[in-house]
Amino acid sequence: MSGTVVLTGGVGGAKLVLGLLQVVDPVTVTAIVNTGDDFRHLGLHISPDIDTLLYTLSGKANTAQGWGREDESWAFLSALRELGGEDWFLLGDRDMALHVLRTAGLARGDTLSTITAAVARRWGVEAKILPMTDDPVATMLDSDVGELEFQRYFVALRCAPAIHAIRFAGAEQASPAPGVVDAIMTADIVLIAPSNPFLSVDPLLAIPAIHKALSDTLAPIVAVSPLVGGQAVKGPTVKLMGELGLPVDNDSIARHYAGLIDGLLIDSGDDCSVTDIAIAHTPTLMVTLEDKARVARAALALAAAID
Ligand code: FO1
Repeated sequence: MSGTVVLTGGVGGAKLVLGLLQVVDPVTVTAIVNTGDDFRHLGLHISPDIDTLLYTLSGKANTAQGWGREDESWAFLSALRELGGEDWFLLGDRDMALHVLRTAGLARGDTLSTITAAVARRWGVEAKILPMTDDPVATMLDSDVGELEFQRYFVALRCAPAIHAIRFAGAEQASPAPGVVDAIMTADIVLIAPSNPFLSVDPLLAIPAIHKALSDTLAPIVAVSPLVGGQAVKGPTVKLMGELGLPVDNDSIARHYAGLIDGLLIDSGDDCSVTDIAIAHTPTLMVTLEDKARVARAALALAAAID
């Protein structure tokens, strides 16, 4: 197998993958997706970043909201509220079908990989969507209000607590999901999506066999910076970098991926003074489909120039 591999979290990464599908043959694309955000809620197994990839690539995503499905209804949630159930994590009626199907599959002994592949096939997604692992990995945040699970921090507390440290419980023992190492080792190009490096990409890098494959592969590795005009498009990247004592600039992003990446694609208005990797510029804000295709093309061109 050869093709393009993308290491990705949720919304920002899904945009890059969607752009990639406009410029290369979709069957040659493999998205390896963060599962550190996964958790059990109301007895259901939720895989937020896998959900975002599935919805985005099948044309079902609620792009305004940034997560969940378009044309959603909320009868389940309002009935749950009436009963005094936990309503801090919003589960739409249509979205619920995916969580119920996944939870039932896991209970039968299926894996997250096979369940994800079956849904992707059903929805006509030609790119491969691979969870980083079928084993449990949980992103845990050491904060000024104590240790927090990712979704408590992100959704319930709206990223308000200050973060001192991040760990990925279970990552050391986790095996990559089937196909992950092979995809990286046989790839022509590996891209790191403009997802949060600390929360969404680091969980993948914390799995030793994934880290080793990225170190061993002959494919050029290019990251797309999550900073646009020195700011993050969405989410807690800038706040988190400040709390971790890092300057909010592309030098910090390049240093974070030091030893792993060969190139960094940054926004046209930004700069990067790290000299031991290749740097290219393009407007990296991805609003329209054409924006997404442009960023994908620029990342592929940078990788091709390195090769
Ligand atoms: N994000 C929110 O900000 N609020 C929610 O209530 C919420 C519910 C939700 C349900 C299913 C799902 O797949 C994702 C959901 N997300 C929600 C998104 C998710 O918490 C994060 O965006 C990701 O974990 C970060 O990539």
